[in-house]
Amino acid sequence: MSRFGVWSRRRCVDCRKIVCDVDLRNLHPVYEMIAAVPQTQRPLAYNSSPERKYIVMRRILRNLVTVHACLLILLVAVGACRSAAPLGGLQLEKIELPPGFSIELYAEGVESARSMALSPNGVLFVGTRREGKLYAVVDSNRDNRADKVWVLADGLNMPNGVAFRDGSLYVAEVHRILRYDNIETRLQSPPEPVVVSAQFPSETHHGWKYIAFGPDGRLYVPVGAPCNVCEKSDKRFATIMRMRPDGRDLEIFAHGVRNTVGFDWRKETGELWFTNNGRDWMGDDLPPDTLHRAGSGGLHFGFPYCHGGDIPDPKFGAKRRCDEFTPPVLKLGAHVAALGMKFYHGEMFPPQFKGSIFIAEHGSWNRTTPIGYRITRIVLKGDRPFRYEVFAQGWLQKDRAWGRPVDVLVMPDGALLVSDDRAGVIYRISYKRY
Ligand SMILES: [Ca+2]
Repeated sequence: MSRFGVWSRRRCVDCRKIVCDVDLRNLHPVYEMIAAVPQTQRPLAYNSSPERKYIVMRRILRNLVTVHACLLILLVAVGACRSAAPLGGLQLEKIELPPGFSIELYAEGVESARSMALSPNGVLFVGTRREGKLYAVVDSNRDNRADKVWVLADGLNMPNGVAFRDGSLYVAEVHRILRYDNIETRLQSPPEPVVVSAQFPSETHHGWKYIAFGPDGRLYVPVGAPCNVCEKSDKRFATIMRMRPDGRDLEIFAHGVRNTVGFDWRKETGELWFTNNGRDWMGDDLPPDTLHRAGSGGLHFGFPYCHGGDIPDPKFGAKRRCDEFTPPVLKLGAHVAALGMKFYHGEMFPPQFKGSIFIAEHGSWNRTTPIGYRITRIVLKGDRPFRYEVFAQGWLQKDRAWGRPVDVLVMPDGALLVSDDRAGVIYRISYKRY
């Protein structure tokens, strides 16, 4: 077999994975194969014997078949890499909630709304990913409907994460943390940000960040794996890091975390709980997204060696055993894309909701039948999850989705805000006893 034949077959097996690993932005393996085919024709010019012609023609046919097969896989992969097709317009009447709950629009015109943070004075700050914008949403007359959406900044590098502390807004770009001082009084003319830290990798794959201040006063900053599944010598990847508000003492808090885009601390214990997105291309139902608890620093949660606590990775699983790692406290649905999560400590919802966890499931992008596109609730018994149930759904209609929940936030009055980066809005879920 020709050298190219061996190479091309190996790459063809991988091309579906390669294409989606890079989020459809890197198609060069297939282009390389197409470009390489004419090279196999060169011997025709040098040797025209019948045997040589037969061998060369066979090579050409074989490589053409290889390329077409890869193109076919590529097309399938491109289709599979997409999230559920958009369904135009808000369809709030389609959202199903438990009895007594209702959902309303809190703010619109918040394109690509992602993570949220609330200031003590009620200004809602909202980050985005590819949009590059940073918003402030203000409900000035306190009627639970925003009156103004300010664009504080534009052209930032995936400013997904936002956190608020002592009058300052902290914003996580891919590679650095910014701080906007006294921002609440300067929404109309925001100040130039202070760079708090620029000590983070610049890889954009899983590079967008969720950030939050912990009860220890540190800012927690995850660094996702720059791949679907990989082992990196740079120990910052696939971790949750933390630092002082001024950027000092940056350290790794948790290891083996593929990509968390939401976390919160349980009031009763001060423990960090976080969602984690499982790897792709192990089938429709494996591995699960997961919910974790980090009772202390220095724990390892398994990536890239073990997924979901008991599923060895096909490539890296032989290197370390699953029982070497801290398992998840709960397996969520595979590919649901569990992002924002919050413990509910508000006063508005019925008493049985106290202490529950709400999770925004953004929705699958590489599953045959879409899943997620909903808000789920985890009921705890003691310090363990007891029940995992759907709280709000209806953004997904058959295989099309008109919205994608990203983050959840409990308001001072106990209502639950939900950001949606497909519809570009913020919802408010409230409860009224009848
Ligand atoms: Ca208002």
